[in-house]
Amino acid sequence: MIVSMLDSFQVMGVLNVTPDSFSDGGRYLENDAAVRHGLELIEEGAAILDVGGESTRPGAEPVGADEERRRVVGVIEGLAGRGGAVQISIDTSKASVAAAALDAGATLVNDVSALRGDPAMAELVAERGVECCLMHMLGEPRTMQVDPHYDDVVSDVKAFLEERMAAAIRAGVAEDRILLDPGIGFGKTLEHNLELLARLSEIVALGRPVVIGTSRKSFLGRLTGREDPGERVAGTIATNVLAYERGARVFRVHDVTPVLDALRVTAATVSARWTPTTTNSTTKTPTTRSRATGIPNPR
Ligand code: HH2
Repeated sequence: MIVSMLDSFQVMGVLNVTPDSFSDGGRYLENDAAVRHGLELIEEGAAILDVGGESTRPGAEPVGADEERRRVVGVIEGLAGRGGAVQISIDTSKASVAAAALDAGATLVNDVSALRGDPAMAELVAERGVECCLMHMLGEPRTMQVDPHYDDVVSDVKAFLEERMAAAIRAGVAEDRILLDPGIGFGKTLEHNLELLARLSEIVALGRPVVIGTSRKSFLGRLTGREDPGERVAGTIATNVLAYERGARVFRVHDVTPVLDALRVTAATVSARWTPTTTNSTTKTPTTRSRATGIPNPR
């Protein structure tokens, strides 16, 4: 379910059923291993699981629809209904893969092509009445990191997302089913990624929940000197905290526990309000404060 626009947020756990994803490729190719990892991510607190059967890392080779479908359907079937309120998202640009994933229990289509990759995708999302995430990408994964150029990266990405949202609505997708994502690392230099994060509130101003995906990405490695993607958790946390503060509300990450902790603290600080995460009979109900003034509200 789409998050409210105020101070709540959702962590989307990444579950790549691929041999070649940049940070977890090959680890969850077996159905059982993928389902086990999905259940771990739910246990850690992921509200959404983003299941993908094709890597979109720079230079990645495309995968055929049959193979992509084969990778994801069994995993989604294995997870659907086992995680309580958890929502399953299918990370694909192919309508036939999305359709099979929705049949298996997914309710969100995360399309990194923003409904441009397959002419049947918009109609599918509209017909099924499911949510969709429209992401910005310049070019396509095989070549997108070859010298990307923008007039002004934030204005260009914002105009693109506005246009794709209008196209989705024209195709029959309800506006309140749409999430937007600036596509960190998709046809962007290090400077482009930083500019998008710094001015994220301009994308948030489009009025739909913004998804942010910085998790373990190479620009964090360039900033910190960490070549192993698994060592980029601190950079991932820093960028997600900053993105929350600028208005993003869905955080797509591999490392659910540390990011969730960081965002809980950030959300409590930004709203000057705190809700206990575990019930404790000695815990007093916290005083709520006005968001604008920080002054305690009357009970
Ligand atoms: N990033 C990746 C894949 N899908 N979807 C959205 N909405 N936003 C993102 O930033 C995003 C995404 C790339 O990360 P990952 O899935 O870890 O790697 P790979 O594409 O190599 O499988």
